[in-house]
Amino acid sequence: MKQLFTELAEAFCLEGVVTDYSVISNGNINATYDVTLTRAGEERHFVFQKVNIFVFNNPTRIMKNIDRITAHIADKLEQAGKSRDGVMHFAKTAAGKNYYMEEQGFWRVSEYVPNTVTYNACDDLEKLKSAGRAFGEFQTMLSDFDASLLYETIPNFHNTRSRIAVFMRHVNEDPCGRADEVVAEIEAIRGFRAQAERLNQLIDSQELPLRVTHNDTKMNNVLFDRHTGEAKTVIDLDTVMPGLVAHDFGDAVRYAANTAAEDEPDLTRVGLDMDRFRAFAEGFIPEITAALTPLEIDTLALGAFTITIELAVRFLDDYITGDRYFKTLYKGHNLVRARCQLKLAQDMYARMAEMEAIVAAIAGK
Ligand code: GN1
Ligand code: MG
Repeated sequence: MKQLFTELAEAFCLEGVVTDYSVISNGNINATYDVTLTRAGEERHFVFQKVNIFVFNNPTRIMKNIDRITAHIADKLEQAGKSRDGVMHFAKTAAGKNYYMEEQGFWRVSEYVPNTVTYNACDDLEKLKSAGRAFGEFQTMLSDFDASLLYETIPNFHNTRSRIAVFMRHVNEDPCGRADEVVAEIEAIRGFRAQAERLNQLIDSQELPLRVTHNDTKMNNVLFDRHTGEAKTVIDLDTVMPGLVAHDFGDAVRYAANTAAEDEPDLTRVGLDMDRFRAFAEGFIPEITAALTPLEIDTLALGAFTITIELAVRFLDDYITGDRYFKTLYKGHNLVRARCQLKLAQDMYARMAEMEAIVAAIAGK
């Protein structure tokens, strides 16, 4: 590995020698490393990432998107007199590209934002609120970004209806002979199908607008300042594309307001934590509420339920098609994830009115 990192450091014109590296295990798709370069006794950290080209089959397009998005946000931060640590900064090769291809894959390198930490699970309500503000602010900064400049990196990424249709097709094809094991889960998804496709209908009827959204708003995609505890930088820009604000709000809630981890096998521990929900909403909603239509606000809670069903479908789809998309740590991992998401979605569905009331109160309605 060290030899490869040295080759990459040279390619990205980084000064110093590679002296250390470790794996950053956050993330279910790409392979990520914290690489230390030392020059004249001084250490600097960089994030080296190998992009998963099974998932992102046109990675140069992603890097073009990222170039444009980060430049736009950097301008906004500068105008507001804020630190450039608020946006990711990618290294460039001698040829001026923000990626490098070698035999083993497609690589990119970003500067490690100093003095930051990430959280997978977090019950600190102030931090959740701060994460909400960060994703809300991210949304606001991209509100005047021209969506036609962006490639759609993964078509139909949050198209729940198409996700379910693809899943049902795979159930019928049953390529790995696993469908019989998951009859109960398939039935549960079928039962929720109409509600889960409600946002699709509102897009089709143009009642909900598409905006430029992040689309992967997991808590661990926020860097927190180690000293102040405030959210500082939103990372993982691979899926920034046109989408619904309800998906960004919903995915954050799905992950951060679960009483357990995304892959908790003990379903009695899985459910919606309303205090965490409220904390995230209190950060997110005031940042963006002025720009949203009343229906967008009304559908934020539905977004949480929808995206949770969608993830159940995606995990189960990956399980029955042979675990090729998400990284798995053990056999059946995707099935465990799917069951966990289904349990959470059931809880969200039962408590939708409660979520909606909290959202309405925060939005001042
Ligand atoms: C993937 O790799 P990571 O953790 O950023 C996935 C998300 C899922 C998430 C579930 C491109 O994100 O959509 O919500 O796993 N990213 C992609 O943990 O599919
Ligand atoms: Mg991601």
